[in-house]
Amino acid sequence: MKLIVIPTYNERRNLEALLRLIYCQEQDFHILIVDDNSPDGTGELVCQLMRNEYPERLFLLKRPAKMGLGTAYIAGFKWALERNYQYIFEMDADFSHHPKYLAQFLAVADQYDLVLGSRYIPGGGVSNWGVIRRVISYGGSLYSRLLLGLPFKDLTGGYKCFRREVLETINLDDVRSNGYSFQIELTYRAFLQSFRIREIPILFEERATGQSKMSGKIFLEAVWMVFKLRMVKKRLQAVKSKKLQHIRTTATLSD
Ligand SMILES: Nc1nc2c(ncn2[C@@H]2O[C@H](COP(=O)(O)OP(=O)(O)O)[C@@H](O)[C@H]2O)c(=O)[nH]1
Ligand SMILES: [Mg+2]
Repeated sequence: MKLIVIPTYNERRNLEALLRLIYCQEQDFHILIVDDNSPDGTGELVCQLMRNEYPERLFLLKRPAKMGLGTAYIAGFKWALERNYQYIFEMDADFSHHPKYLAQFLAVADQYDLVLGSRYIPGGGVSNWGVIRRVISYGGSLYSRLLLGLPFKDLTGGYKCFRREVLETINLDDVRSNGYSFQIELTYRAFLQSFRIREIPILFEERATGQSKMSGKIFLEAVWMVFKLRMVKKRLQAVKSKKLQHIRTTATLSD
């Protein structure tokens, strides 16, 4: 089973068309919307669609107020892990992540544990972004790549497909980032656990309607968090070896 987690804040004008496009893909997807009580009534729209059109395929996790992208995804991932989903996707609600790429994610998902939609490898790109956004996004990936020693070109993107084992292994309660560094942190944690990670090219298109929630605060959080992740690398690796040790001990005991 495949689940797409979509965090939303004021996405009423984008969401319905996006859902229709996902549901007309060849593969069968379930969708979980994590809505932070959007004032524009995104949550009410989802309830309506669940009732009238997509029962059993569309789900809603309601949170009381805007609490950030990272915690929205963590809540969505926990919801997914309580159920039987094998592949868990991240996707934005604003059409920047086009559903036409879902099939391409799945085409490699059986050989990799984490597939990243990448704007910065051949075949990928960004359209309709001003110079400042481009510099922030590309610079953010470069900064993280160099500081954390990650061999991937796009670390800030949020179009991803996780195999459930990755999310089961990462300690979700230990994830500290909430804004864009959330994407970097998750990939970094998966990398430190030696999961197989692959980038596939996507064309990222700027949202047609609604507003970006990107802010200076989120940008600074990312700069600081990457630095902090670099500092705690040894601790994160120690968590890994402890986990492996535990797995080995349990295996030996049950032999
Ligand atoms: N639930 C929830 N969703 C959020 C929050 N902030 C952003 N989002 C959603 O996360 C996705 C990406 O945000 P967006 O503002 O488009 O970021 P950008 O594409 O980098 O400008 C969109 O679907 C937003 O509606 C938040 O605090 N809570
Ligand atoms: Mg966006």
